[in-house]
Parts: sequence; C-alpha cells; structure tokens
Amino acid sequence: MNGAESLINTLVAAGIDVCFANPGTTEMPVVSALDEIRGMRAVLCLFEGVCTGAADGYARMSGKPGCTLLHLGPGFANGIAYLHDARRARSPIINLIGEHATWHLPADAPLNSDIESLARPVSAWIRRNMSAEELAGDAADAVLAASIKPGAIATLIMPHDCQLGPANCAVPPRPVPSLPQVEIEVIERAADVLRNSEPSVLYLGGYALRESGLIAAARIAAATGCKLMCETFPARWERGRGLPVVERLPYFPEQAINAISKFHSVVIAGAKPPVSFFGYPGVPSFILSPQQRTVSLSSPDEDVVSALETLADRLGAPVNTDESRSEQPPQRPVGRINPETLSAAVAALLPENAIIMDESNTSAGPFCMLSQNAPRHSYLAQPGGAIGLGLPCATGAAIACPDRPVITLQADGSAMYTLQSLWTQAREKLNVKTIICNNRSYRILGIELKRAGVTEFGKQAQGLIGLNNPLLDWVRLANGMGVPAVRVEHAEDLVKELERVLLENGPRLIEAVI
Ligand SMILES: Cc1ncc(C[n+]2csc(CCOP(=O)(O)OP(=O)(O)O)c2C)c(N)n1
Repeated sequence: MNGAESLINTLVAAGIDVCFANPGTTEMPVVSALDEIRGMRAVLCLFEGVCTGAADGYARMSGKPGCTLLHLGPGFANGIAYLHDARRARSPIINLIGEHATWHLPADAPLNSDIESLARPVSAWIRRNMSAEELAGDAADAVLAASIKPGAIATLIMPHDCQLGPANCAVPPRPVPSLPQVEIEVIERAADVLRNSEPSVLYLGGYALRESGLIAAARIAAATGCKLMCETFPARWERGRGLPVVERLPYFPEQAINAISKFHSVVIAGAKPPVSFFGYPGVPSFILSPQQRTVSLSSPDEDVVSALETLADRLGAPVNTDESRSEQPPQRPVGRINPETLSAAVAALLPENAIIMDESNTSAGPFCMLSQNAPRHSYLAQPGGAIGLGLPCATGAAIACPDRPVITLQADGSAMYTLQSLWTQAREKLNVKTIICNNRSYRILGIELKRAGVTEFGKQAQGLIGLNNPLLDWVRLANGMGVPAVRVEHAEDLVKELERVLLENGPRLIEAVI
C-alpha cells in the first residue's frame, strides 16, 4: 500500500465516502488510490469554489465531514470564499491539498506557494504531512479535527512523494469527544429571566434550529410565553408543519433592532449575539442594547440541544406542544413575478421533505413567512456572506440526500460566480431544481447606494450594478452544461413549470424574469 491508498482507506473507514475534487499532477497518487480502494465517490467539480461549497452543503445535510481534493495553493485559493462561508456555518470539512514532492520544493517551481498562509484564515486545523507512513494517521487526525461538533475545517497538505511512498495500513477512526455541556447555573439564570421578565425572546441559532432543539424551544415558549426568533442566515433550519413558528431576525440593522428591541430580556441559544452585517455610520454594530437583559444560554460550540431540554424541564414545560396551525400555505400566485409571487409559488408547491437552498438575496424575502405551514423542509441559508454559495451548496446537499428534492432559490448575480455547479448536477443526475431569480442586476448594491444617500446613479454606478448589457441567457447557459431549462415571465407560468419539473428526475433550471 502507498501513502495515498492508506489515506483513502483511513477516510473510508471513518465514513468519509464522497470527495469533491478538482485534482492536478500533485494529486495523481490520490486519484489512482480512488480507483484502487473501494468506497469513496469522487465528484468532479469544474471550479474549486464548487468543490468547497458542495462540501459545505454535503456536510450540513449528511452530518458527516465534506471532503475536497484540491491542487496546491492556487487550487485551494479558488475555493477559499466558500470555505469562509462553511467556517461561518460551522460545517465539518476536510481539505486534501496536494503539494510538490519534498525534494522538488527547493526548485520553487511555478505552482509553488505558501499553502499554510492561504489555509490559515479558514482552517481550524492545518497539517503538512511529512512522510508516507504518517499519512494515514494525519488523515485520522484531520477527520477528528473536523468532526468535533458543531464542525470545523481541517486542511491536510500532502507532498507528492509522501502520497507515493510505502505505507503500512489504514488508521482506525479516532474517538470524537462530545460537546461541552452548559453549566446548570447558566440554565437556572436563563430560567429565571424567562420566568420573571416580560416580554422575552429566545434567540436561536446553530443546532438549536434542528428538530430536537426546536421541539425543546417550543416547550419553553409554551411554558413562558417567550417569543422564538432566529439568526438571519441559519446554516440549517428545520421548518414547516409540526415545528414551531420562529421569526427570522431581519437583515438590515434598523429593522433588526426594531424587531428585537421590544423584548426586555433575551436568551441566546446556540448563537452569538446578533450584529449588523455591515457598519453604517450612526447605527450600532450590536443589535441588542445594553438595557436589554441578556443571557447567553449556550454558544454555538456548546451542547445547545441538551441545554434547551434541561431548561424546558426546569421550567416545568409540557412534554408535547401543539404546533398545529390553521393557516394554509399560500394560493398559487398570478401576475408579475416579484419577490412576493416568486415566494408564494415555491411555498405553495413545496414538496414533502424538500431541501431549500436560499441565495435569492433580494428576490424571495417573503419565502420564510409564507412557508411556515408548508410541508416539513430543511432550509439552508448563507451565513458567511461570500456570494456564489447557492449552486454548489445545493449540489452537495443533493448528493448527501439523494431521496429528497432540492430547490435552489438563486439570485442571478450570485449564480454567475459558480454556474459550473450545473454541469456537476447534470453529470451526477442530481435532483436539484434551480430557480434563477433574474432581476438582471446586483439589486442589493443599488439599495445600499440609496441607503448611503445617493439619489441619482451616475454612469459608472449604473454600470457596476446592472447585469443588463449584455443580458445573461440562463436557458442557454444551463443547456450548455446539460441542464434542461425554461424561461418564465409570469407567476402563473412559474407555477406551471415548477409543478412540472418537480415531477421529473434530475436537474432542471427555471429562469424567472423579475
Ligand atoms: C464573494 C463576494 N463577492 C462580492 C460580494 C459583494 N456583493 C454582495 S451582494 C452582491 C450582488 C448580488 O447580486 P445578486 O446575486 O444578483 O442578488 P440581488 O441583489 O440582485 O438580489 C455583491 C457583488 C460578496 N458579498 N461576496
């Protein structure tokens, strides 16, 4: 066995069975090992940002680390933006990066670069493998580093000669320590605040938005009357019938402050205290005011679910809450396609057990409100703000959950960063239905310019915001990558086409002109 084979054996033994890859010469021993050793599916992505974004989506939906195979510093650098998003989502990811042979490094060949410096800002764990014999152990350590809940990014740099050299065998998976528990005194403090101050809000993030966290949160709300709110951009939020209604904190800081300032006390569970996405002159960075009584029940890196369950018990909360609601999902919309009708169309047709990847930016704001009583679904947002995550993340989610339909709500400008994802979706026959929200602009930038007080946009500003000259033809772009596509300009046609493609297998794209 060589080093690369011991690496793949070790990863497969730890349950890592998918690798999102864009390899080059320095990764050829790993490519050969993927053929020699059974058990790992290699998925080719035509840009490294697709590899890393797909690894994120895969990790969020499978609960296992997503794995990438990338080519030296430049290949890794192409993937950094979506590793940034994955780090914010606390997704477990293992990056395998090929490196020149140790004896070739002094030659400073063209692709030579300081990989560690590129990896540091997005990696919780970095190791440069030093020998073939150690590669399996390094891989087991990387899996461990990524797997400590909620998840982290581990980057393993693998010189070519170490991949080729003789190695002994695979290393069995290392035991993963459990999450730190929340101190009982903190839980008591949260119980005290929720019992004694009105009105109060339980602000949820991270694993608090998974099913068991939400059930505990619903019990707490039933016992205390507190409101449930959540992070603006959750990594994964279980939603729909049978789960409690949770209000999402608005994006703009003035609206966020307005929404949460009416609560005298705030208990934070599984999240950091909310902050403004950007610093605007005269607007505070922190959304909660010092006058609000705030208790951090659990950080994202502690066992928030068990803390919520203990809190519910301490409060004498009912074991079961009634989450039945009379409102129905919205009617099928007609008329122009705009954020309201687009959101209503998707909410009205949402199939059971769907996964929604939302990078619609300004185009589907009402979706979360309109889908509260839709069938159960998982909702994935974009916690890191590096746009272009939507198409790759949906690709990885579909590979993690082949039996679940994936719907991507995808803004056009963001889609252009990583449209190569469509090719991987076609090649892997993934059940992803993409709705391109085509407003033919970077609309949010226009909104921001107006917020900054600019009333008339000059030629340059218009040129930097409009995506209209030339127009992007999403039907042809999708067709060119093997994905059947259609363009719609009215809400009734969006409904008709979405209903049709949801019955079909494989990737489809609908260009919705807004
Ligand atoms: C990687 C990255 N590059 C650039 C930006 C800056 N940026 C934020 S939003 C945006 C435009 C978004 O346009 P689109 O995706 O079409 O959504 P819309 O605003 O039209 O709804 C840009 C360029 C960013 N956030 N991340």
